Amino acid sequence: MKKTLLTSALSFALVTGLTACGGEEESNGENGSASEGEDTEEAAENGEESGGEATSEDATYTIEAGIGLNNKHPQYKGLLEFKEIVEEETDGDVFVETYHSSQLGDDREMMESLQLNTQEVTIPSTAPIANFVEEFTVFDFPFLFPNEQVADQVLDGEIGDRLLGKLEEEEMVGLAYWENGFRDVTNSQHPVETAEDFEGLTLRTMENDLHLDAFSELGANPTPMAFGELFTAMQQGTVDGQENPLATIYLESFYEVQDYYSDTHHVYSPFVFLMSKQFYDGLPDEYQTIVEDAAVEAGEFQREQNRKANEEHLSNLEEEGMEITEVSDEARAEMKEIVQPVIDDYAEEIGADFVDEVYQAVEDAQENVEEEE
Ligand code: TK8
Repeated sequence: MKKTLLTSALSFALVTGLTACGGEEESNGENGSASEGEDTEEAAENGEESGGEATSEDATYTIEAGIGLNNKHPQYKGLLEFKEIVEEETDGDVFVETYHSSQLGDDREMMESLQLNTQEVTIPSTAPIANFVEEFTVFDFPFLFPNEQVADQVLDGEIGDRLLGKLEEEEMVGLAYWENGFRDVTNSQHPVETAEDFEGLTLRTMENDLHLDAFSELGANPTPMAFGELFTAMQQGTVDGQENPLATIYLESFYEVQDYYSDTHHVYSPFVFLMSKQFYDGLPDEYQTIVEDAAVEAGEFQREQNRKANEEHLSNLEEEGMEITEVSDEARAEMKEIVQPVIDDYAEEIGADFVDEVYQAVEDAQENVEEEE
């Protein structure tokens, strides 16, 4: 909580102070602006706000877009790509203000802001979304997706579309799936090589009952917590560890407070690009198409950025002194067997027939991917 409050206080001071002297480019939170001549995609790749021509004063519509991760993460680079496309395609008539590092709140709070139309865009993981539309739980079933290619096909196919459609009942519009990635475990106590090593570890989990129950089944002590509070909790020893994809572990500097990394790959986490339904419905049809296409195009860019850096993140973690443990397929199979009763319970809860369809879609996608190889 202290880190979040500090971040919010800092960004509030930055926005208030700079806006008072008309620094409109700083009104997007803590974005640096691209150096002269740096093109926008290059700026996006560097996680920097480009020195774009558009300003909120010229725009009819302003999108406040907030995420929990910092501006080094591919999720923020993707958001800058979205900003660039939308402002270009609408000649600045739609302006996008970007905020990172939980400046606008945590995932749940930002989704509630979308429901109230006090914020227009956020891009959370599916796990917290499951608290609004329970069928999204299925994407957090441990070991559901064998690889990114299968995940892309299922998420971008009929099953993914069907779930996005359910968000409208919650006053949100789902425009695209982006990539958080395969989640791995870090902790400060000892290497995690097999299921037994979870015994007694206090692990922060996302605010999602399936994650809580699965890690309890593995013998850990799961603690649900908003992402913005996680670093401080690890720093103070409130939790021994956490689980997130490599990009987050490295780019959020978890190596400063964690000693052991294990590539459990226990869940593939999608992000969902969410927009306030009230705001979306108020856009002219032409602009609705532009934001839809921009979310998909920026998502393809973000997935590619996320994947291409994973090997580098892993070697960086080792260089920063983390002990790297490779988890065997046998150990993963044992973990899956242990949590299977939890998966079965949630399958019943969200609809066994629907879950069967998802597993069938995974199987079909796997065959497609193998044929394409
Ligand atoms: C960032 C979170 C993060 C997620 C988590 O806002 O909470 O651990 O993996 O990416 O959404």
